[in-house]
Amino acid sequence: MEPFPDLPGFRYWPGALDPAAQADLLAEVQTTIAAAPFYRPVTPGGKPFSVRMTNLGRVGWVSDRAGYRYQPTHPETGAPWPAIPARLLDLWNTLTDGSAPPDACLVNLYRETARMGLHQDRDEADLTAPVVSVSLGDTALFRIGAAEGGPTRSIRLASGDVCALTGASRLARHGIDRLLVGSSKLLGDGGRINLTLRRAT
Ligand code: MD6
Ligand code: FE
Repeated sequence: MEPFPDLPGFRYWPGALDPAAQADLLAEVQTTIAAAPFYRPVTPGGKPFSVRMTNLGRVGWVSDRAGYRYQPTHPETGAPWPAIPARLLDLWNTLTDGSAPPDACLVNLYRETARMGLHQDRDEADLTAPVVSVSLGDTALFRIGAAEGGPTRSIRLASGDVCALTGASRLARHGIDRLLVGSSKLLGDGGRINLTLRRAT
């Protein structure tokens, strides 16, 4: 569904994954990223992110002193990123009506005080392909506003919620203000994992 008339193309499916599907997805992601450990990137200005990151797929999104880009290998291990699990490709197919498959999945890990500043996803080659986001663990306060600027609104992304930036909202500005710490028991150590599926190349 498109909850906000002023953000056409922002799609939101609360509870898209039931608790069993959340647990299965989390277990598969945790197994898969054992070969691609979370690391803490820095901004091009050299400031560490509060979010830890890793990737799945043919390419992964990275940030360092050289800038933002997609690259085929983990910046610390040098190994190719693990493949995107089939259940995530299936979810993409279902929700995007068969849009060309994603080749990148950014995995963000938030512990208590982590946040993500307002940004646009614009490092992808085709800025008409959707970005699909899956939330697991603690609820996050997600902020979103139009690409052109103006007011923003806050919505709660809970475990199992899926949202997507498509069409006129593909370049919407968005970020994570904070977590509602302790709102989910899905991650044993607490916190939140967000998976964003993109068509990067
Ligand atoms: C997050 N999400 O939920 C950060 N990007 O942790 C994003 O940056 C995002 O939710 C593109 C599309 C949907 C998103
Ligand atoms: Fe984003």
